[in-house]
Amino acid sequence: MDNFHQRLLSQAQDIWSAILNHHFLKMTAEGSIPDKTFKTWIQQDYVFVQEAIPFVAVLLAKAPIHLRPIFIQILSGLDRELELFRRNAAAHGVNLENVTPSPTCYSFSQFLMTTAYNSSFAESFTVLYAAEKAYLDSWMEVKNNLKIQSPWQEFIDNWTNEEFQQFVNWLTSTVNELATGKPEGELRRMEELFLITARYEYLFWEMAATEEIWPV
Ligand code: MP5
Repeated sequence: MDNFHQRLLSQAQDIWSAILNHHFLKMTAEGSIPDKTFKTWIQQDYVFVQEAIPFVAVLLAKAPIHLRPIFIQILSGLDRELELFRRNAAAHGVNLENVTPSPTCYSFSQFLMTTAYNSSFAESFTVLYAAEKAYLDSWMEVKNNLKIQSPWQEFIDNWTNEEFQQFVNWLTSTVNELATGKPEGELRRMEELFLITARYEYLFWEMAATEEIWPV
Protein backbone atom coordinates (compact mmCIF):
# COMPACT_ATOMS: atom_id res chain seq x y z
CA MET A 1 0.00 0.00 0.00
CA ASP A 2 1.65 3.24 -1.19
CA ASN A 3 -0.39 5.76 0.67
CA PHE A 4 -1.32 4.47 4.11
CA HIS A 5 0.88 7.17 5.65
CA GLN A 6 -1.28 9.76 3.88
CA ARG A 7 -4.38 8.28 5.50
CA LEU A 8 -2.63 8.57 8.90
CA LEU A 9 -1.52 12.15 8.31
CA SER A 10 -4.88 13.26 6.96
CA GLN A 11 -6.68 11.79 10.00
CA ALA A 12 -4.23 13.68 12.23
CA GLN A 13 -4.35 16.95 10.28
CA ASP A 14 -5.75 19.12 13.10
CA ILE A 15 -3.44 17.66 15.72
CA TRP A 16 -0.47 18.07 13.39
CA SER A 17 -1.21 21.71 12.75
CA ALA A 18 -1.56 22.28 16.53
CA ILE A 19 1.87 20.67 16.99
CA LEU A 20 3.53 22.79 14.29
CA ASN A 21 1.91 25.99 15.55
CA HIS A 22 2.92 25.38 19.15
CA HIS A 23 4.45 28.48 20.76
CA PHE A 24 7.35 26.39 22.11
CA LEU A 25 8.53 25.98 18.48
CA LYS A 26 7.77 29.60 17.56
CA MET A 27 9.70 30.92 20.58
CA THR A 28 12.63 28.61 19.81
CA ALA A 29 12.75 29.88 16.21
CA GLU A 30 12.48 33.52 17.27
CA GLY A 31 15.01 33.15 20.05
CA SER A 32 12.52 34.38 22.66
CA ILE A 33 12.25 31.08 24.51
CA PRO A 34 13.29 31.44 28.17
CA ASP A 35 16.39 29.35 28.94
CA LYS A 36 14.54 27.68 31.79
CA THR A 37 11.76 26.53 29.46
CA PHE A 38 14.16 25.07 26.92
CA LYS A 39 16.14 23.40 29.68
CA THR A 40 12.95 21.75 30.94
CA TRP A 41 12.54 20.23 27.48
CA ILE A 42 16.20 19.04 27.48
CA GLN A 43 15.74 17.29 30.82
CA GLN A 44 12.43 15.69 29.93
CA ASP A 45 13.44 14.65 26.42
CA TYR A 46 16.62 13.10 27.81
CA VAL A 47 14.45 10.91 30.03
CA PHE A 48 12.11 10.22 27.11
CA VAL A 49 14.98 9.10 24.81
CA GLN A 50 16.36 6.91 27.60
CA GLU A 51 12.95 5.24 27.82
CA ALA A 52 12.68 4.98 24.01
CA ILE A 53 15.60 2.53 24.04
CA PRO A 54 13.67 -0.35 25.68
CA PHE A 55 10.68 0.52 23.46
CA VAL A 56 12.79 0.11 20.31
CA ALA A 57 14.42 -2.99 21.80
CA VAL A 58 11.00 -4.65 22.18
CA LEU A 59 10.23 -3.69 18.57
CA LEU A 60 13.53 -5.30 17.56
CA ALA A 61 12.48 -8.48 19.34
CA LYS A 62 9.23 -8.52 17.35
CA ALA A 63 10.70 -7.36 14.02
CA PRO A 64 10.88 -9.62 10.97
CA ILE A 65 14.44 -10.83 10.57
CA HIS A 66 15.28 -8.60 7.58
CA LEU A 67 14.54 -5.49 9.68
CA ARG A 68 16.83 -6.47 12.57
CA PRO A 69 19.96 -4.73 11.23
CA ILE A 70 18.20 -1.40 10.94
CA PHE A 71 16.74 -1.74 14.44
CA ILE A 72 20.25 -2.32 15.75
CA GLN A 73 21.28 0.92 14.02
CA ILE A 74 18.30 2.76 15.54
CA LEU A 75 19.33 1.59 19.01
CA SER A 76 22.90 2.75 18.61
CA GLY A 77 21.61 6.05 17.16
CA LEU A 78 19.56 6.57 20.33
CA ASP A 79 22.63 5.94 22.45
CA ARG A 80 24.58 8.56 20.43
CA GLU A 81 21.68 10.94 20.86
CA LEU A 82 21.92 10.64 24.66
CA GLU A 83 25.54 11.75 24.29
CA LEU A 84 24.38 14.83 22.36
CA PHE A 85 22.00 15.64 25.23
CA ARG A 86 24.76 15.20 27.83
CA ARG A 87 27.19 17.40 25.85
CA ASN A 88 24.68 20.22 25.43
CA ALA A 89 23.45 19.91 28.99
CA ALA A 90 27.02 20.26 30.28
CA ALA A 91 27.64 23.28 28.02
CA HIS A 92 24.48 25.04 29.29
CA GLY A 93 24.61 24.01 32.94
CA VAL A 94 21.62 21.64 32.79
CA ASN A 95 21.53 18.87 35.37
CA LEU A 96 20.49 15.51 33.90
CA GLU A 97 20.94 13.53 37.09
CA ASN A 98 17.81 12.36 38.88
CA VAL A 99 15.32 14.18 36.66
CA THR A 100 11.75 13.44 37.77
CA PRO A 101 9.74 12.61 34.66
CA SER A 102 6.86 15.08 34.32
CA PRO A 103 3.31 13.62 34.18
CA THR A 104 3.31 13.92 30.37
CA CYS A 105 6.79 12.46 29.91
CA TYR A 106 6.00 9.60 32.27
CA SER A 107 2.69 8.84 30.66
CA PHE A 108 4.06 9.03 27.09
CA SER A 109 6.94 6.66 28.02
CA GLN A 110 4.50 4.23 29.66
CA PHE A 111 2.34 4.34 26.54
CA LEU A 112 5.37 3.38 24.41
CA MET A 113 6.13 0.33 26.54
CA THR A 114 2.51 -0.77 26.83
CA THR A 115 2.12 -0.56 23.07
CA ALA A 116 5.37 -2.42 22.41
CA TYR A 117 4.34 -5.29 24.69
CA ASN A 118 0.64 -5.49 23.88
CA SER A 119 0.27 -4.54 20.23
CA SER A 120 1.38 -6.07 16.95
CA PHE A 121 4.69 -5.12 15.34
CA ALA A 122 2.89 -3.03 12.69
CA GLU A 123 0.92 -1.17 15.37
CA SER A 124 4.00 -0.43 17.50
CA PHE A 125 5.96 0.57 14.42
CA THR A 126 3.25 3.13 13.67
CA VAL A 127 3.95 4.75 17.05
CA LEU A 128 7.66 4.99 16.20
CA TYR A 129 6.79 6.49 12.81
CA ALA A 130 4.45 9.07 14.39
CA ALA A 131 6.99 10.17 17.00
CA GLU A 132 9.87 10.53 14.54
CA LYS A 133 7.73 12.24 11.89
CA ALA A 134 6.45 14.69 14.52
CA TYR A 135 10.03 15.57 15.50
CA LEU A 136 11.17 15.96 11.90
CA ASP A 137 8.26 18.28 11.09
CA SER A 138 8.50 20.20 14.37
CA TRP A 139 12.22 20.92 14.13
CA MET A 140 11.89 21.70 10.39
CA GLU A 141 9.37 24.33 11.40
CA VAL A 142 11.97 25.81 13.78
CA LYS A 143 14.72 25.62 11.16
CA ASN A 144 12.62 27.23 8.43
CA ASN A 145 11.61 30.13 10.69
CA LEU A 146 14.89 30.65 12.49
CA LYS A 147 15.49 34.35 13.15
CA ILE A 148 18.64 34.10 15.23
CA GLN A 149 21.85 32.22 15.75
CA SER A 150 20.35 29.68 18.12
CA PRO A 151 22.09 28.43 21.25
CA TRP A 152 20.17 25.21 20.60
CA GLN A 153 21.41 24.66 17.02
CA GLU A 154 22.71 21.13 17.65
CA PHE A 155 19.21 19.99 18.57
CA ILE A 156 17.74 21.67 15.49
CA ASP A 157 20.34 19.96 13.28
CA ASN A 158 19.85 16.59 14.95
CA TRP A 159 16.24 16.25 13.78
CA THR A 160 16.51 18.09 10.43
CA ASN A 161 19.71 16.74 8.90
CA GLU A 162 19.74 14.74 5.68
CA GLU A 163 20.31 11.43 7.47
CA PHE A 164 17.33 11.96 9.77
CA GLN A 165 15.13 12.94 6.81
CA GLN A 166 16.13 9.72 5.07
CA PHE A 167 15.37 7.74 8.22
CA VAL A 168 11.86 9.21 8.32
CA ASN A 169 11.45 8.41 4.61
CA TRP A 170 12.37 4.83 5.41
CA LEU A 171 9.87 4.75 8.29
CA THR A 172 7.22 6.09 5.89
CA SER A 173 7.78 3.45 3.22
CA THR A 174 8.00 0.71 5.86
CA VAL A 175 4.72 1.72 7.52
CA ASN A 176 3.15 1.52 4.05
CA GLU A 177 4.63 -1.95 3.48
CA LEU A 178 3.45 -3.12 6.90
CA ALA A 179 -0.08 -1.89 6.16
CA THR A 180 -0.21 -3.89 2.94
CA GLY A 181 -2.61 -6.83 3.23
CA LYS A 182 -3.58 -6.03 6.84
CA PRO A 183 -7.28 -6.36 7.71
CA GLU A 184 -9.19 -3.13 8.20
CA GLY A 185 -9.39 -3.76 11.97
CA GLU A 186 -5.62 -3.66 12.32
CA LEU A 187 -5.34 -0.60 10.05
CA ARG A 188 -7.82 1.13 12.36
CA ARG A 189 -5.71 0.25 15.39
CA MET A 190 -2.63 1.64 13.61
CA GLU A 191 -4.58 4.81 12.92
CA GLU A 192 -5.72 5.09 16.52
CA LEU A 193 -2.17 4.67 17.85
CA PHE A 194 -0.91 7.25 15.35
CA LEU A 195 -3.46 9.76 16.66
CA ILE A 196 -2.64 9.04 20.32
CA THR A 197 1.07 9.48 19.62
CA ALA A 198 0.42 12.74 17.77
CA ARG A 199 -1.60 14.01 20.75
CA TYR A 200 1.25 13.09 23.10
CA GLU A 201 3.66 14.96 20.83
CA TYR A 202 1.50 18.06 21.18
CA LEU A 203 1.35 17.54 24.95
CA PHE A 204 5.13 17.20 25.12
CA TRP A 205 5.65 20.73 23.74
CA GLU A 206 2.91 21.97 26.05
CA MET A 207 4.54 20.25 29.03
CA ALA A 208 7.88 21.94 28.27
CA ALA A 209 6.32 25.34 27.57
CA THR A 210 4.41 25.29 30.87
CA GLU A 211 7.26 23.59 32.77
CA GLU A 212 4.73 21.05 33.94
CA ILE A 213 5.31 19.33 37.27
CA TRP A 214 3.29 16.93 39.40
CA PRO A 215 0.82 19.13 41.31
CA VAL A 216 1.21 17.12 44.51
C1 MP5 B 1 11.29 12.19 19.64
C2 MP5 B 1 11.83 12.64 20.84
C3 MP5 B 1 12.15 11.73 18.50
N1 MP5 B 1 13.16 12.67 21.04
N2 MP5 B 1 11.01 13.10 21.83
C4 MP5 B 1 9.68 13.10 21.63
C5 MP5 B 1 8.78 13.58 22.73
N3 MP5 B 1 9.14 12.67 20.49
C6 MP5 B 1 9.93 12.21 19.50
O1 MP5 B 1 12.68 10.49 18.75
P1 MP5 B 1 14.26 10.23 18.58
O2 MP5 B 1 14.35 8.77 18.78
O3 MP5 B 1 14.94 11.06 19.61
O4 MP5 B 1 14.62 10.67 17.18
